[in-house]
Amino acid sequence: MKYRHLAAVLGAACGTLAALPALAGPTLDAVKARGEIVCGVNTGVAGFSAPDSRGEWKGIDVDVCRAAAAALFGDAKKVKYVGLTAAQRFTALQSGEIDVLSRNTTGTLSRDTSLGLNFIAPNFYDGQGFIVAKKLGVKSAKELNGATVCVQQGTTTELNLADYGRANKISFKPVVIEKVEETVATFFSGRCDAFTSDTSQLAATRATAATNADDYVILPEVISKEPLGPMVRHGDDQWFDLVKWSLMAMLEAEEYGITTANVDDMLKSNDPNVKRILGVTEGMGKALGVSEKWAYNIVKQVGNYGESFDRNVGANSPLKLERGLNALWTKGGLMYGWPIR
Ligand SMILES: N[C@@H](CCC(=O)N[C@@H](CS)C(=O)NCC(=O)O)C(=O)O
Repeated sequence: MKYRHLAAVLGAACGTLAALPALAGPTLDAVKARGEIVCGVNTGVAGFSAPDSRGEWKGIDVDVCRAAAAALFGDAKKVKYVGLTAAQRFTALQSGEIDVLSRNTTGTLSRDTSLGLNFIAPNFYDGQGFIVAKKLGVKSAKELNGATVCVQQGTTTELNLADYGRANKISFKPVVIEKVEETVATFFSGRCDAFTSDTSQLAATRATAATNADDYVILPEVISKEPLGPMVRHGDDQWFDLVKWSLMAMLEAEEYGITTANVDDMLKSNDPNVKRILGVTEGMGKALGVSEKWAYNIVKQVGNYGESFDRNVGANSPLKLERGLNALWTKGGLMYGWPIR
């Protein structure tokens, strides 16, 4: 009965290198011939992917595609972005409409197998949470029995909500919506008592869509693991490698202290790792089938992982998310670049 009140008071707005040269694969060839990458992104979650006031796509997911373009073409701008809803995204990748999906997508067993897709590596570790209006006085997700909960269609979010309810004997009334704008508007209009999503997206929604961010609170429970990252099609290994190692280069650059500002000075470094990453010692570019300057171009044009994080979702962004799980492994987080050697 508490929730009749809740609905009423909810306010507005949600060692050795093999000598073999890299072989071309179907997507890598097609992308090279086209001269740009077609990158499937979220239609608009601030910090992850959203067009800015000049129509330029910005975000940590956008940077994955920019990095791949910098590696392949020496130009991070050679990307065409296609905004996709959660429900559209996998078909767009399966059908070949896009080359890579970089859209706050959780890697799960079924997506990585029966959908015919390959999850590359996480570029953001997340977990699902709930947001409610502060004036409801709700302090925990456990108090949401009987609550209406806005949730996006075709997401892990929908499944986790059902699992969490069943495991904790909480009966939620899900309000399932396809488009993010509608989901957010429905929540802020007061039709849902709570909105559930990946916590980072709740933070983005609160920072950018709420009339007054302080009127909303993200509850403490994190009910799932959401390793978010890019995906490509099965059977497309060379393309998979390019996107994967572009992301690894951003992580390795952070670990070795290579930034957009110092990358030119770093060309003179004596550290063998830095020399290999930046192509001063040759071989890595050849193995990937791109220029030896591939990682130099990524860092110069996109930045290292930490720079991308800070600019898009961290300290230098409206979201101000902590690094948390997304700190480097050397700083207590899970981000662990593989060796470039
Ligand atoms: N990480 C989850 C959820 C991803 C997701 O789509 N979340 C919604 C909730 S805000 C979203 O981003 N919607 C934006 C849209 O559909 O444009 C998944 O891969 O299923």
